[in-house]
Amino acid sequence: MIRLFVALDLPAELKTHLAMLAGGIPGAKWVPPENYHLTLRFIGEVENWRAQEVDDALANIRARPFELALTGAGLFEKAGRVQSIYISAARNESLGFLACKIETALQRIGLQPERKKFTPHVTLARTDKAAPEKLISWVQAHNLFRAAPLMVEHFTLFSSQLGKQNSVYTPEVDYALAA
Ligand code: 3AM
Repeated sequence: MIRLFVALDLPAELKTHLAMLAGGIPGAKWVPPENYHLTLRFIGEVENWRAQEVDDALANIRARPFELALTGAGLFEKAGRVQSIYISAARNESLGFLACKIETALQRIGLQPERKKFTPHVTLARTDKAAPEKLISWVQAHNLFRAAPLMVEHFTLFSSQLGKQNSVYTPEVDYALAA
């Protein structure tokens, strides 16, 4: 079995820039900068033969490169607790189009549909043990954040090994976007 997700990896300079936003919230578990990514589709645990099918399905996707800007901050909450804080992606039709193509390709090979709305984001911290006021202040303080736009020229299939402290994410395959 292998645990998989599809994501955009981020350039090292952008990871460094985002890492400057981390810190200062007691109880928050900050994601190590090398793990920053923008998830396009979580897949979960699959058999190895299924992983091969996923790879084949992703390799057949055709989409054009596009520019993407990260801007603004947000939080996800569940049952009244803030689960995580993140930096968002600016509204971007090409990104939505790519995520949609990935969803369609994965459903076509029999994966269950993703029910959650696609909210493009880069998680900076898991926060269920932090004080909500601090998290809201962090979001307000970083709402005007804007990183230099990046050119997205590929997307990546990652494997994930869950760890006690942090998960280890390994880029398994890159899929080029071509004009
Ligand atoms: O992109 P982020 O960091 O928000 O939370 C996990 C991480 O999301 C999410 O997949 C990304 C890579 O691990 N994830 C983990 N388990 C999940 C699940 N069961 C999940 N997303 C949906 N359902």
